[in-house]
Amino acid sequence: MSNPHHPTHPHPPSPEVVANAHVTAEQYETMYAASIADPEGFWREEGKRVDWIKPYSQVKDVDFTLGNVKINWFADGTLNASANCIDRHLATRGDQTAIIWEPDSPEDDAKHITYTELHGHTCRMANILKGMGVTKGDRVVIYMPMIPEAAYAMLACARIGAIHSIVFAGFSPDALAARVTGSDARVVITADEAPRGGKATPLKTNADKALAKCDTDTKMLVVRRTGGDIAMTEGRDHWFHELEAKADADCPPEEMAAEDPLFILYTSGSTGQPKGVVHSTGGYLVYAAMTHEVTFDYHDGDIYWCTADVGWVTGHSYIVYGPLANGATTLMFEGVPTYPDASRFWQVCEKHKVNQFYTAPTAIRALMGKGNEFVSKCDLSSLKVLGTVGEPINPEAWNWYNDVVGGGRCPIVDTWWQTETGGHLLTPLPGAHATKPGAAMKPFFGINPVILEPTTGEVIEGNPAEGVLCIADSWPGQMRSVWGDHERFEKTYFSDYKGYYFSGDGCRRDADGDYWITGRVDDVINVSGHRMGTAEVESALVAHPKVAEAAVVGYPHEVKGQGIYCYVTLMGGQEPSEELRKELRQWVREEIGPIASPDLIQWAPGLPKTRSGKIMRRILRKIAENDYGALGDTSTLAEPAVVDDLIENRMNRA
Ligand code: 6R9
Repeated sequence: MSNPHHPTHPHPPSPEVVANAHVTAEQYETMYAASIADPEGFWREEGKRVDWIKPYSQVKDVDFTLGNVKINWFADGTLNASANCIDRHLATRGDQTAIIWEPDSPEDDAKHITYTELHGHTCRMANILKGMGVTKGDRVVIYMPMIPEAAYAMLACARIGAIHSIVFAGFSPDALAARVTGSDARVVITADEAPRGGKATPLKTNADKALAKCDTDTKMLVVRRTGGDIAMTEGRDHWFHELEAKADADCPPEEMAAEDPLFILYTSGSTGQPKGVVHSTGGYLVYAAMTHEVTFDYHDGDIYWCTADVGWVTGHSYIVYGPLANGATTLMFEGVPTYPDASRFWQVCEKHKVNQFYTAPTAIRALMGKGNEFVSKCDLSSLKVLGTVGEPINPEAWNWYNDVVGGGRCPIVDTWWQTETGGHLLTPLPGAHATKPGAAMKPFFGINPVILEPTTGEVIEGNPAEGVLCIADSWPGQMRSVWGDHERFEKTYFSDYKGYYFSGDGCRRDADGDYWITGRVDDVINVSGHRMGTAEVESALVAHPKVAEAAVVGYPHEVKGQGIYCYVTLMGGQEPSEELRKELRQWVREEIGPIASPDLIQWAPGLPKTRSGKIMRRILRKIAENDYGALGDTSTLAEPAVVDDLIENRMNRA
């Protein structure tokens, strides 16, 4: 029996929630069993959620064998994602709000964009892109604030068959340049400035710096957001509002094959520079639409809000594609949770009568620390379902979210998924499962999770089980390749554990068979829900003229989940100083972006290495965690004295 006072005891949904739910416990069991027993049959039906120009006859054509990895869904069908997100709703809900836009400052007016208006805006943007020479299959980079034009830009690309690649507005000119070059983009769509939390990021100026580093033939389309002073390059840069006034408001959607790429999204891995995750048109859209409806128990007329940025996969699947494919009203928020104060999220929920609210544990923890009165002064009675994503949520934050924000009425869906997976893979469903604080609970339909013993790769059967999380078979939303490097795709996800998709996460299945994510098992760290490869930060650091060597690890951080801990060895003759720490921090911000800003920098006279010269990260992680009593086997160290120095001068003594 579970103790009801224990912080992780299960929370069953109320009878009212169950009565209105799309999926109940019995339905989940039946549908899940069917989806695993006969994936072809299951997805043949579910594929009909979207409108096809030419219906598919093939459903699934998949091989996870290393050297021969192929993933095809609905391959002979054709469709257009933009038509599915807009045109097919026009007859029935043309006057319904598609997008509610809430600006950074509560003093400014919100906008309500209907499906009919969304059609006009998207078509005009699509025609402008065509006029700038973009054709089917071309790449377009989007570097934008959270404004409706970002959604128009995505849908405009989809409409003409261009592949969009969104770069989060917090990334630096260097990071932007790498992505423009990596995809040989025809156009960068940006804005003058991006206001967030009362401060403006100079996007256009950043984009100018980025293009100066690219030898691609790339034009720029600039949306006016703040009216801030910017420079325009004659012949290369165009104002969106000027072209929009002349653009045709109709643009027929291009007929795309199901497997044509819809977008590329760069994400961090354990080695090397970020890779371009490629998603398909047909399978991705089916999966985003289905998970959006089922996981959030979305019903017609509901107001749905996901607080992510369109620069991350969560914004792609659960602000734009999933909700709009379902004809939902989706809220786009330009600001941050704590501006002008810690009540902002809850005021927006009250103002727009939000029914489903989806955010990240880091935001929940930050707001929890500000006190309950910021929540309790708002009317949150419209809320029905709460969601969390991006990193493991600690039971304390889960319970606060449940009790203080949800008033104990709203099921919490803790959705585990990745840029690579396109949509939710593990999550409870609001009307079907008793949730447990901190557990991602159950596989979504069609998902066959397996837990493997990390070293032998053997499947651990039965409960409880703990090991690395793999997925045994494909699902329609799965990434198809790494842009320009299919071999890297195979190597990253299919080589460690043969025949399986390897997630990079550790996982535990409890005695009841429910799943708990334990965090990354590779050199990826999760800072405020943002994925960061430690190798990326290291290569930024060693690019500094005073740095000889660097090793970067994660350590537990109360608000961010993980913080960035850097061990830095200086070039001979360089003296450590507080100024140099500041300089390095600033350097990394410029090389990658503010999200990669080091939290702690420790001067390391040397790094612990094996005799073959491999850095022993396990030891560095332990020291950063302030857990240096349990360093494990250090017998292979080349110079044991290095470790004593690192322990003595450790930065995290919490
Ligand atoms: C959607 C997204 C993916 C990594 C993933 C895992 C972590 C995401 C989680 C979670 C525990 C959850 N993660 N959701 N960990 N519980 N509900 O975040 O994609 O940016 O690619 O990050 O985030 O470690 O592997 P992405």
